[in-house]
Amino acid sequence: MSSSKKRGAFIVIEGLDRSGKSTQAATLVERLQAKHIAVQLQKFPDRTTTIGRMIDSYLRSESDLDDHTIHLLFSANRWELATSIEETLNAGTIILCDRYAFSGIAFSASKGLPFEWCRAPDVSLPAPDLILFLDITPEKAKERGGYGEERYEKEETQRKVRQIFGRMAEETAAQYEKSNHGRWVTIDASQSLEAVTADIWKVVEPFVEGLSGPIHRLWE
Ligand code: FDM
Ligand code: MG
Repeated sequence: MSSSKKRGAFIVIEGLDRSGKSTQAATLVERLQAKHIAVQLQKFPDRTTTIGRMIDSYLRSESDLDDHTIHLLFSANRWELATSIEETLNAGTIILCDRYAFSGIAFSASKGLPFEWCRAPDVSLPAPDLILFLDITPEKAKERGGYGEERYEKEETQRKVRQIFGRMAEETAAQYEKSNHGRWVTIDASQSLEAVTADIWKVVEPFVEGLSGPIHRLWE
């Protein structure tokens, strides 16, 4: 292996429920694979781990947990996969992540937990190189066949969550100005599927060749 070998880009997709994240993530993975570009899809919460199963049970309202406790479990679910994410990136594989720490803050802060308290446990996680925020109003999202049965899948919650995402968009943009890494791009997710796919590709394309710099740490 030559020392100039590039690492994979860490790309996160965020957005409200029904914004099209999972569909767009799957489409992007297919497109990259068709070009023989190594990519791995990671979903948070990862419901397959022991912690993930606790989260799953909470989301399906089969168990109740204090707001702080569930927040820390979501964060722990990211930390338990952090090393493997870094190894994958360093091996030259792109990681496409369906939700990450930004969802963590948005959903917990929407319940009234302090923003900074919510952010703290995720500080120092592997930082995404690119965040794609699929923006849609809760009204539009609801038109897409309605929300499901899980906790948080309610219009009022989604409205609060979107406000907090808006705050993070501004803060992340300001940070990007200073540090030149961790770019946040807001995509209009109310467009047609094809238009959203095209917008995403325009932003992602420069990242597919890989990156030479180190993996950054979130909010450091
Ligand atoms: N969610 C997701 C959180 O509350 N905190 C987090 O850290 C993460 C990653 O879990 F309502 C919420 C967001 C959503 C729910 O996510 C399950 P999916 O993407 O709908 O499975
Ligand atoms: Mg959901």
